[in-house]
Amino acid sequence: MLGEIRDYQVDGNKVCFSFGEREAFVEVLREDIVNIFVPYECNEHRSKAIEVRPDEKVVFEVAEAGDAVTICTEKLIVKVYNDFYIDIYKKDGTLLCADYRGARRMRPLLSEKSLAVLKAEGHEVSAGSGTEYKVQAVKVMDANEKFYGLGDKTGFLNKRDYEFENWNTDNPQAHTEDFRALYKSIPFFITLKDTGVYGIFFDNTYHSYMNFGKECRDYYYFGAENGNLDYYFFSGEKMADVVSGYTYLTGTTPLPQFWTLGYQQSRWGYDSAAVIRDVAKKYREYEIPCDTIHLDIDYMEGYRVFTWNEKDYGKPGKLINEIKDAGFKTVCIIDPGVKVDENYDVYREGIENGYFAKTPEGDVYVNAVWPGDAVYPDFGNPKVRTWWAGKQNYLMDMGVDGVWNDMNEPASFHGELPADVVFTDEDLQSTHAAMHNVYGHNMAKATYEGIKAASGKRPFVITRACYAGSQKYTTAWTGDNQSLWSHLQMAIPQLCNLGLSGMSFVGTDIGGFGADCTPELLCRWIELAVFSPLFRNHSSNGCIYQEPWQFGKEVMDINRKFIKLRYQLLPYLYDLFFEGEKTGLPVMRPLVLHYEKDPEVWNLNDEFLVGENLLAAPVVMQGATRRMVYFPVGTWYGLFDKKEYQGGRYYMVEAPLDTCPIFAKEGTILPVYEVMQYVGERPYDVLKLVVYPGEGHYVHYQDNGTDFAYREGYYNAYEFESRDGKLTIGMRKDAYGKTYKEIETVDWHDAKWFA
Ligand code: MIG
Repeated sequence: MLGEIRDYQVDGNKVCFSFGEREAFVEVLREDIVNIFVPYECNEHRSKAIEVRPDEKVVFEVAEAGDAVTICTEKLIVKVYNDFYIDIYKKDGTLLCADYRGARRMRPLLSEKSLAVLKAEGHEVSAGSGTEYKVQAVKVMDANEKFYGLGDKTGFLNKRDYEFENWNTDNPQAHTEDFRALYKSIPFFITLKDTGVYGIFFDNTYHSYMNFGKECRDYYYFGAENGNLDYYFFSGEKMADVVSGYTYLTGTTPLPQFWTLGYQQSRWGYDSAAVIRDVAKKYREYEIPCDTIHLDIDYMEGYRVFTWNEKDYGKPGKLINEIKDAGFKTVCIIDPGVKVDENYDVYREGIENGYFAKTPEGDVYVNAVWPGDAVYPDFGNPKVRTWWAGKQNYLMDMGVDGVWNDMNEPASFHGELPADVVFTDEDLQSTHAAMHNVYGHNMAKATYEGIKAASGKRPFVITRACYAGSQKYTTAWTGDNQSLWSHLQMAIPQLCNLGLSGMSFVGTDIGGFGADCTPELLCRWIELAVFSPLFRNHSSNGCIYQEPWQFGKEVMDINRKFIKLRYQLLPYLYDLFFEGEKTGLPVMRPLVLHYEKDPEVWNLNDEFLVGENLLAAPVVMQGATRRMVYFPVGTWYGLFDKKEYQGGRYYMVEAPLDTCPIFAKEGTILPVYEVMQYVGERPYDVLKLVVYPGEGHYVHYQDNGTDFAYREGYYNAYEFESRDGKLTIGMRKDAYGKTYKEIETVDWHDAKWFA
């Protein structure tokens, strides 16, 4: 409790409140974004997510009204009361978000008897009744308030009635909806209620907790073990505005290299050059398009990062160049743990320069990962990041095209790193407790900078762990899922929520990582994953092989069919990234993002949108060959069945094993390319446009697909309009230097465009 407001002052965009013992701040960052800040730990934000804090003067008025101080912007009214209670209203007076005034209602304590019974059966329990966090905010929750976002959390789209923790965690069990934490910490959520929509980003890197009504139906809360109470409030007319507001602060997903949108193959346990060659050969032989092969930890010398196992993989660079000739790009895995080995240069350099995390006593902290005893680069130190960035040259010089960062929660085989292990936070000494959740973020950032400097291209980084804002540097996959139908089902809400949390370039391991994939599951997974930006089949050592050809001809044909569809749709996905870098909107979207007024989509977990124009309703139930599909308002057209569907209702749609129900919205102008075995096999000279009925407008981008020239304006922007089946083609921008030889229109009934 901060007590009474003694005084307040306006300083630029900040309103500083004095509560005697302590100061607290409301800062207006934009007319629809405010920051609430109580500096319990330090006076600076020290945000890892927000690197450029907007500082343009925003117009707002401060006044005293009754027992509140009101801050009025063009769009919001923020009322600040004693004890720093805050209520936020829309400009029209509608209450959006109010602090809860009562005490939290903890669960009743467990009786001695219950405790004893539970302990006798081996359960780990304490009498505990919930925790009041050192830093926390409790907000009034409406009866039908829904919650979205929160990064990679398990379960369904709407997070209401569940509780979560933000503490990057590598848990090898099958991920289920009662997990509180996974690999990523993105403490950003969006709440949707009858009166409006808003988002909150709790920018605190310590172990944090969020409870969306599980403790009590009258409020939700977020809290953390330490740090500052530092959160951002985003309002908007629609949910999309909230996502854009969040990415305005934390950054948008940048345009990737074109080939990174192609199909990728990986497996832990491809343990020699011969195996990799064989995989590459089979893709070309079976004419299944594929752009990228991943090398998992097997390629390293004794799991030493930035080394190459010559015995099994031949001379460095040889294999990579060989498969490059066949059009394959190579991505190599890099873990953070550095093997303790006096004869290993990466270890020695790190030790000589003090680049590894230390114990409070000042010794280098040792735990264990794949290479055995290992030490942890202190990525919060800018010097360590520069060093690590330079290390990427080792891979780049060999011809590697992208880097995959794993185990960066950080994972450790000998128990979790103690909270007091000494890490660096930029210019300050810090702790594991504070830096844990940004360890993966900082590692990916260093990797990004290194690849960028070495190649001048848009870096392709894949990470398992990350924090809010990591989208600026890296793509992400959802870690060790399993070949389970429930994990196929979870892929939709999980990827959609990652997208709402700023991470647009994401995907799951197609076919599932752990457990044994089945022929049917692999088919259904590829059908869903066609639209997930990161399009990679990956599996664990020891599990059944799950490359497209492993289950016979039918399964291979279905895989090929959908991988080819992906290659045809590449321009559509690329356009979405081009737009997304400006708007912050993701590629894969839950329907609620665009149809939030429609109650039918609030909990719709088995359909999603790709951009605004395509609706995908994959089959995610074992054995099903038809399914119910809900269509939001408007008229929709089946890509395959060529049927017309009216919005606002459900249809039963046929979906035999080789079909995924996909629909285009009226007015869609869908850009497609011819299928190639890999990006760059031939130039993309012809653009086809599949034109659907209705009035449409579409902007298509074309550029070199590799470097940053587009940021200087070197790209083409074509503008297409369609009306009554007639298409007009314009060019808004013509600066790439090349144009298509041909732009062909295709009637939507025509099956020909689809391979
Ligand atoms: O402890 O590198 O999530 O994708 O194949 C396992 C081996 C370590 C975990 C990753 C997975 C990868 C595996 N890694």
